[in-house]
Amino acid sequence: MEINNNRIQIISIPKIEERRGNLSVIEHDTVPFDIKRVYYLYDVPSGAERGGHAHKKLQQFLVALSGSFDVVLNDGRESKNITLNKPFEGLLIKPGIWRELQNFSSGSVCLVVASEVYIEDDYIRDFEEFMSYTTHKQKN
Ligand code: T46
Repeated sequence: MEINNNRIQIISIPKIEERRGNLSVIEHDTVPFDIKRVYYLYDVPSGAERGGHAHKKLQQFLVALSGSFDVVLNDGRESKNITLNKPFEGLLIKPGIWRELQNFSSGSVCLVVASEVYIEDDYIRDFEEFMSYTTHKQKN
């Protein structure tokens, strides 16, 4: 799966550097959607995994605010591993991509900026179901 193929993309977050420290801001034009929800994963125990699903409509932008973690992405054809470890860079994930988050470093924080409110019906949590969903989509 090609990075920057519009379905997954690394996006830089503007950084204001000062001697007092850095400030980064995610605004309406940083991500290609209206921001409807923000949540974050933290206190993730060593060896724990998050994700393990795809979304039908939801777009998300993931940022490692602190520490690092891996995001394993699968578009139904190929998979790709992306390590996030910079608070001034995020990963945009469009719908129809299976994602698994793993290898969280101690104290890491994953910020997620989302295009929709939480809707459980938007999730595909079964990998076989995802494969038939994505195969059907790719044919049509
Ligand atoms: C994703 C990865 C990166 C809510 O009530 N509201 C919410 O906004 C969210 C995100 C979750 N929840 C509830 C639903 C479950 O009972 O919190 C519980 C844990 O959710 P989940 O198992 O989906 O958490 P993760 O970390 O596996 O996945 C989350 C997002 O759900 C998902 O969209 O891409 O973070």
